[in-house]
Amino acid sequence: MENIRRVCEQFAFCGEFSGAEELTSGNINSTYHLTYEYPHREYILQRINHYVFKKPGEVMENVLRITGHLTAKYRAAGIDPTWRVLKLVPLHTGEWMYISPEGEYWRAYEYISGAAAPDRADTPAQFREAGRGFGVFQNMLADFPANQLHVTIPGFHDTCARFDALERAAAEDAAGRAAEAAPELGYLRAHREELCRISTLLDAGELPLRVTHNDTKINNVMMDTRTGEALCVIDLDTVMPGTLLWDFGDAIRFGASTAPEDEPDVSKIALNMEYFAAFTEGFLAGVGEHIEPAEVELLPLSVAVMTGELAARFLADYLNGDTYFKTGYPQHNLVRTRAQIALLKDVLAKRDEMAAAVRRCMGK
Ligand code: GN1
Ligand code: MG
Repeated sequence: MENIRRVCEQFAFCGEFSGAEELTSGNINSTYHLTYEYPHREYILQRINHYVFKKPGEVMENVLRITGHLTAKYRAAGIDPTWRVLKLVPLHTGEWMYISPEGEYWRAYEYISGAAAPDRADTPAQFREAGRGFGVFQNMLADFPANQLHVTIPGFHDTCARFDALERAAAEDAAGRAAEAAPELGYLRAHREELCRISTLLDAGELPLRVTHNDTKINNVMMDTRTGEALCVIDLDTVMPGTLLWDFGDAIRFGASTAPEDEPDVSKIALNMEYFAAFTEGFLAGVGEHIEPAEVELLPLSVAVMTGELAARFLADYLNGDTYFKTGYPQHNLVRTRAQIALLKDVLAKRDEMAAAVRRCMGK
């Protein structure tokens, strides 16, 4: 905590430091909720994981560009951007990121009060609203030139590259875990080709390149605690050029699963079709006219792609000895892999049902 206090002194916060509480839902960065008094203020302080984000300065440039664009668009539409767009807090020097003597990278945001980012949707209606929030985010960035953004993690959702990395991890077997994970590895290998389809189409220029969020778990959208409205999309570190299918597929993967992404009892894991339909309806309403037929067609496949890709990422990390994702116990990444594979099986079985639900939403 002493360290946190010293870091806080660098930022132009209002009032007196009163406390810091670590928020543990993220798998990558370290996040603290800060409270200040006289006057009462709340902030979010984050240490950027620079093993994952090799160039934190470029992450910050992206965040500034995206938040600047969104703020300007809300203002132009006559809507107050407060609480709708993340707002960075500068250092006393006017810069946006503090590099500590230990080489840690820190940044801070104003806390969005009166809102919460749920870990799961309690009702289909709440998930529909989250979908609308992510759809609006897409919509508002549709005129942002994607090539102006830094690629903060190269090949982040390049599914083929993720499968190649998994093969390297299996061949190297750095942690001596490959034999134990042979069934999971075999299953993923058997589905490689169909899971790579979206990446291949994007590379071939057959899908529009857009600005995408790339990490659309429901806990990355802040929802008004009083009205339930999706206010603000957070966690902009992976905003990069990509396909809207990644945002759609990842949101369903996480939010329409009947169990958490690290559920050890795989019999509890399935795709909830009511949630799927609700999110799809909200997302399509939020995106509006920007979506193209080729994208609509691939919405069901995108759920399988994002689920299988994350299974491959969790498994590669398990084989590498847990160097990337934060883990709570030694088998955590294997449990996550198994959970994603269980979900993938159900998603593949429900492809026709998903396609029918998409058609119904498009007809509305
Ligand atoms: C990571 O940090 P967090 O929890 O928002 C990961 C995502 C994964 C997710 C799985 C930069 O996101 O890609 O889908 O864990 N982010 C990064 O929970 O790798
Ligand atoms: Mg994240």
